[in-house]
Amino acid sequence: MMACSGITLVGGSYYFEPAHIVVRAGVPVELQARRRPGLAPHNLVIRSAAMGLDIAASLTTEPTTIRFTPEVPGRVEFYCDERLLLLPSHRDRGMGGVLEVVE
Ligand SMILES: [Cu+2]
Repeated sequence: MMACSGITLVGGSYYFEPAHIVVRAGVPVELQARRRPGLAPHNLVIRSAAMGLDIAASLTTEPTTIRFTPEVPGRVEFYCDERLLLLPSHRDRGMGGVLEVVE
């Protein structure tokens, strides 16, 4: 049995660092997610019915711990869906990345 994967994810205007995360199917993931200081609110959405993932969390400058165990290999886009009034969403401005679950 492998230990859990610890990953730090930081959101800024308008990006995630890292923008590509690779984890293993069946191995618990502990994601420490936070945002850079600033006025813009950010969140994290990882949603894939096919992969059994439904994660949505507001980000603060303090790390939020998000735990999940991906069971289904594949790729899912993660993103921030914040938007201000009629402006493009943060996702549309490039605030996204790819979570890849490998065997
Ligand atoms: Cu955002």
